[in-house]
Amino acid sequence: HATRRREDYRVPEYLVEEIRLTFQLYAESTVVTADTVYAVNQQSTDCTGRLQLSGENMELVEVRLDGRRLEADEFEVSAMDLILVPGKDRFELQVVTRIDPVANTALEGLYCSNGNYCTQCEPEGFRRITYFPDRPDVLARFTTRIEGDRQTCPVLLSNGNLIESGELGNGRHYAVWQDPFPKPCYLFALVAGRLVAIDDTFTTRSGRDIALRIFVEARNRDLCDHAMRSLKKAMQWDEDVYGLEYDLDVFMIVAVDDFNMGAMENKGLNIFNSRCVLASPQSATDQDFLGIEGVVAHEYFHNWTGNRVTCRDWFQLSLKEGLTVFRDQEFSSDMNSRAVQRIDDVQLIRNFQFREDSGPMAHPVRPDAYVEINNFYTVTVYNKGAEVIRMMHTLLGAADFRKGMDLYFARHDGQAVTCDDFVAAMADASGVDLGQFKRWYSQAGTPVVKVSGQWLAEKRRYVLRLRQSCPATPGQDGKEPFHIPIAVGLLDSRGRDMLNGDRDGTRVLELREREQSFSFPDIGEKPVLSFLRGFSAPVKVELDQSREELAFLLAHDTDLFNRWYAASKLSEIVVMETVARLQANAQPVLDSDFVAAVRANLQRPASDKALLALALQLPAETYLAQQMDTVDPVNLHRGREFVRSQLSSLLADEFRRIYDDNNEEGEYRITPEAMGRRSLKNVALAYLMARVPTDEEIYALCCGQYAEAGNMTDAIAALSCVTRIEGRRRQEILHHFYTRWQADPLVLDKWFTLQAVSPLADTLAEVTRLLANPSFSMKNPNKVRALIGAFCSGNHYRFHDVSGAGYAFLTDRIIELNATNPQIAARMLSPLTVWKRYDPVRQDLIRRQLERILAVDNLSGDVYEIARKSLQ
Ligand code: HT7
Ligand code: ZN
Repeated sequence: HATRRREDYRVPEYLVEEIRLTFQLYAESTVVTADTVYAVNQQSTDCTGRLQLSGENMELVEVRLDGRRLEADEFEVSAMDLILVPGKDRFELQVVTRIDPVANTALEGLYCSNGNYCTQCEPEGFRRITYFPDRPDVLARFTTRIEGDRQTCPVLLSNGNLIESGELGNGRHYAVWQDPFPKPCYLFALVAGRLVAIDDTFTTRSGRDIALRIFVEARNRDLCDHAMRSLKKAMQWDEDVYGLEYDLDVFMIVAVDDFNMGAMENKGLNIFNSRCVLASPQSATDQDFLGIEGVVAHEYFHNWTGNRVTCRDWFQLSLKEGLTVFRDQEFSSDMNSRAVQRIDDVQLIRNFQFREDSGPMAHPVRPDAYVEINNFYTVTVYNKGAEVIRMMHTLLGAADFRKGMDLYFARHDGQAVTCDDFVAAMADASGVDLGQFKRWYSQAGTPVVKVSGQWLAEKRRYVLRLRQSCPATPGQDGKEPFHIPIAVGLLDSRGRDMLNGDRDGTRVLELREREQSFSFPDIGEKPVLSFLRGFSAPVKVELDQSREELAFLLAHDTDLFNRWYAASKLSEIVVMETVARLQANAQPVLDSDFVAAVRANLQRPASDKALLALALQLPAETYLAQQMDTVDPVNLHRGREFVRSQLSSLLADEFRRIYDDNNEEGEYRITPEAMGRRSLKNVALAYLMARVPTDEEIYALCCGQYAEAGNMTDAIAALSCVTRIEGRRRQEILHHFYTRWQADPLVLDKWFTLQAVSPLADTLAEVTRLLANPSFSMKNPNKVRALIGAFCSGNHYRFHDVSGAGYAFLTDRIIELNATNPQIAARMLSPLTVWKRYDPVRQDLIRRQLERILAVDNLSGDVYEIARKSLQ
């Protein structure tokens, strides 16, 4: 398991002018012929004369150099590569390989899903198709000929434009696709199978008509409207906001059931996990609809940020992913509620990225080393990477940021570049010095900002003192100070903004030193500080704010994000106080001021219902766990449940009124208002159902909502409440749901998840039983995530049972998956990586499981890297 390092980057010795691929598709024995024109790279200084091509998991049939078949002693072939010395500066190499798509359970390279062929080549899947320089800085023009059986594969697709098709005899036919844009091989795609197309068109602002085609299995043909609408909105948005037009004549999306991640941006032929395409009001929740819109846009936006300008090497992954996540977040904010979108994005950072940044897998946004690049498709590279782009947007302002993007495309269209190139374009276009700012790319860990504010009455001045630090992370002990944009507001006693900043009442401070003070003149009364508005930087804040101040901010802050933050901070304080009392064997009591603040929040006319719903939710156990010196899963769960059930009884009337006021469901709509109303209603229902013991009338109300729901959002919300309560009716309703949706794998994923996240005592036994359910399959990543992932990452309380049964269960599954799908196996490891945060008993139990994993024969690099680093 070798480590690759960023500093070892060398330009490729050979470049590829063009590649012509021919696929003779047969389920267990597909033959791939690759005719590739190579030429020496004039920029290379490493003149070894050796051509080294990556290749894995396939049979090499033959190699020809300029038409001459090479003898076995004219090349070296190993389990990883093919090496030869061509002896010429320009030559054509023919490589013939044989692969088995049916046996490919890793879902990298060419594989079969439900009898259809598809590919996944990012980051290093192309080397499972043919021997090739599988690195993103080798760009080539691709022509792809596909030959397949007409019956089973009526549809034959690849990147670019269809230039030829026809019959071959023997029931076989062919299609030839040509992509005019040079691309790295990770963007290559092939799809073949029995699919139907949903067609539409988009006219670009320069008047070109683009054919839009979504391919799905026939049973799913009515589930594509939302994805198609989302695609057209994304195309329009990229033209409006960035002036970016689509560049081919056809844009295709294909939905497949077996897929390791959400979707893939292959040039002109995006391949999607069906979960990120298919939706109807009956079968998908509001969150699913929003998710689809976001992912469709994300993949589309990659056409410019990723495909037209790509990464020089995989250490630069955030160049395309951080930027494209930022773009999709902004798109979703423009399409829906900006404040809700921001809260969702920040919750992801706080719940998962902060945890990654404080654990053994912590790495910079631009990593320095890896064993397996698949392990670096992380919340740090994607989501912290997006925060880094957002901070540049804040520092430059929207207009200069756009100039920076224009310059980036003007300089680098058609190139493979680095994160430094991106920052240079931003700095050059705006004149802003981003030298220190670049530390966000190189230093891992979450900075901590300590805040103290003082109002000097006699000087009518407010002084803010900030101190920054960043904890050590693996391989990085000392950290240099970051350049941090900190958006602040000061509120007067009536809740009005006192600063006249560039954005209404908000001023952006630039913290560059370890310690720095900022002074605000003309502050005539003691203000309430609204700090880090909009979460202007991915940092942890240490600021002593009283409960009164937080309640004030919750009621008055003009920054909607910070209103939510105040609510979440207030609940965090109250839950953690309850946990501490439980740990001390003291009787928990709920702070009456907190109850009053929540009551006031419920009684205020809600201008944005989705925001109110978010403010009512208590922080997740996984987030709260990070706030404890030693995580205590049992008392954490009990403390949080205590607060929930107390709020339920003390505010029962308010929750009931909110439920009734928002229960009018006319025609189902997915507007932000309608989604906000449903989420508020369902938060109220969850509180009503949290009462101990359960109120029979409320239970009936909840079952009624399930039975009558005309949409999946309401059905799942009710079902989720019911699955938390033991009893016969729980079994009946779960059985009803299963029977109703047995034929729909995506809906069944929800059914598996609901059972996996239940806090009931026999959840692990139930999850274990569900592994044998005929609808479950270890070969399908969605199922693995829905059941095993949901239990181990989404059920903190039961997974961390002190018996260690949860740890043993997960380890068994990881060992099983290691042999079939190492990428998914490695992803499943994450709840075990943070073992040092738990008590000695649990630490010992988890450590032993990690050691068990490391002792497995044929351990994949994916699993090895994470288990090894966790134990260091
Ligand atoms: N660029 C893609 C990343 C990716 C991926 C997608 C599907 C399956 C395996 C994969 N490995 C890496 C997805 C994206 O960020 O848009
Ligand atoms: Zn992406």
